[in-house]
Amino acid sequence: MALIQIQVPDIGDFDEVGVIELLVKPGDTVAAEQSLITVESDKASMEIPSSHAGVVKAVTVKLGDKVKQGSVIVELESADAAASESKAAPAPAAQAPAATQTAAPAAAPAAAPAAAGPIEVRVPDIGDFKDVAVIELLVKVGDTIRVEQSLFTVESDKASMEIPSPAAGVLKQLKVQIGDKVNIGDLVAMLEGTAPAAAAPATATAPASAAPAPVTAAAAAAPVAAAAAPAQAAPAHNPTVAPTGQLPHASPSVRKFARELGVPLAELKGTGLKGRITAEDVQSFTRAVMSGAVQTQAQAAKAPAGGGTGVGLDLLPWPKVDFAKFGPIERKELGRIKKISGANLLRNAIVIPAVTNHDDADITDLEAFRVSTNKENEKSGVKVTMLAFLIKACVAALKKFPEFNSSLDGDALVYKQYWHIGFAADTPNGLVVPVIKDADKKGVLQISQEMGELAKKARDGKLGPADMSGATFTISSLGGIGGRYFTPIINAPEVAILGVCRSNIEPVWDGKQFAPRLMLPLSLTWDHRVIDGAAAARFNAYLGQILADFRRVLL
Ligand code: CAO
Repeated sequence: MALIQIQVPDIGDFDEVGVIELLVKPGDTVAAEQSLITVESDKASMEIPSSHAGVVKAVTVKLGDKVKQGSVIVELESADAAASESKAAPAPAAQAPAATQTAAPAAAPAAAPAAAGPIEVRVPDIGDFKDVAVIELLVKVGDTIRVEQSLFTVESDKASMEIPSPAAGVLKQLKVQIGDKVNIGDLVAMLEGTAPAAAAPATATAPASAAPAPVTAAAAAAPVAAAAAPAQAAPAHNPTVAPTGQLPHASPSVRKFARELGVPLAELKGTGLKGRITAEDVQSFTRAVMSGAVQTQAQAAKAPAGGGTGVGLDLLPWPKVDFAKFGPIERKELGRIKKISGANLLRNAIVIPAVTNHDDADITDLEAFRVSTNKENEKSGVKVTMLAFLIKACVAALKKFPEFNSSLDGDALVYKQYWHIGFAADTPNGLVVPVIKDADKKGVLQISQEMGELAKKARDGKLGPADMSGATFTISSLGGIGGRYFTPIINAPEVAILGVCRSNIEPVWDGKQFAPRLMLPLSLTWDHRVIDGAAAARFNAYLGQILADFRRVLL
């Protein structure tokens, strides 16, 4: 067994090509000539095969990396005897015909006239590809062609490549049709030259690779062919090795086009020859997604729990403002908690059809009871705040209206037979929601004590996941701070949340007169997919009755 490094073979004069697909992973057993990665330039995509059989130990490139001849792409453990000798055996590029051979068709018009005139376009040296099929015509007769503009695409089982024009001109004749098989030197088009052989230098740097060393042309200069010849050195390939079938069937330019638009090629059905994806396919898919007729898999995966085929939000881009233009600024990265909770809040705010009902509860007597309780318990060190009573009152209301203690699961509602109440806690690092478990089984004093401990843990940044999971309903209290009402965001997958603000003494009509009462503002936000407005109003009314007189819990 020898560890060998597989390198990128001679891929012509491509300087750097992007890795667009990894076809193997560590642990895979590969055969000699099996494709390892796919690389792509703007004119050609090609698979780089393994020079040896063996087991992949490491893939040393990742998607998006740029590679060139000699770049190590895979480390392979190979039993192949030859392996030990050729440590860095590149897949042979040697099949590429030598420059002299390659130049044959190109060499003919050696003395390229600088004048405009008819230009023969021939298939350039395309390595040892034979009888490659024309799969796409990119121009039509009458088109004005630029130097280097791709005329048509040919494809073998390992590479697809676009054949560029060696010169500028008007296309007079296209001598190939889709499905035709072409070989090096074949006359494929006639141009009426509009530009002199200035094309030559450009062509010399042409996309080569498996591709197109430039084409011979009446107006193309000999140096072109000569320079191009070594460039055609195609990636070693073996036409007998079956294609992987993993790469969507599309030309490099269509791939590039799709990437620019963010179109997932794997989800397209090609209408071209043998199911090949054309630029029109990409365009019509884009139109269908934009009109909502089609959904990409990524959109479907992001669809809300309830399913549905809604299209993504077609929002304007976020405004980009150079704030420093208007005055001094300081930029600070968001903290971890803010980043996590921000993403959750955004999802919940967008996905849940939420409605908020506002109401007031008369807590005059409850507050008096709370104050006296705290006096009695002064020595215990446990202070009872309104929030602990609210938790108990909410448990009673949740028991009476069980859908408020449920969660949506597809088309079903999951009713929970436990009452774990989350409470929003403000900490220096951001908002967290610790959970009082089994609040139905605990008294107000125990809840107060646990709340105090959890709030301290929260402020110290010491809450664990267990402290913050399993809530069936959440209360967000701003009572210690102020405000009148607000619209809290539901903590999915819960279906409701109660917001509480600061209580105030208010004049309340008792049937005979206005009496000063301590009123607590309540804001209940609920998921309209699960709860309707009448139920929400009843929930708030019942909660208010309990808070006004806790004896109702016993009824
Ligand atoms: N009305 C009037 N006074 C209230 C009140 C109310 N609804 N709720 C609490 N108070 C009083 C308390 O009685 C206490 O008064 P004293 O100091 O005189 O005893 C004071 O306000 C402070 O209470 P507290 O905030 O320390 O205690 P709490 O149990 O009400 O709340 C906790 C605890 C952890 C929830 C709270 O400290 C907190 O973090 N609140 C912010 C929650 C939040 O940010 N929500 C918004 C989420 S949406 O962004």
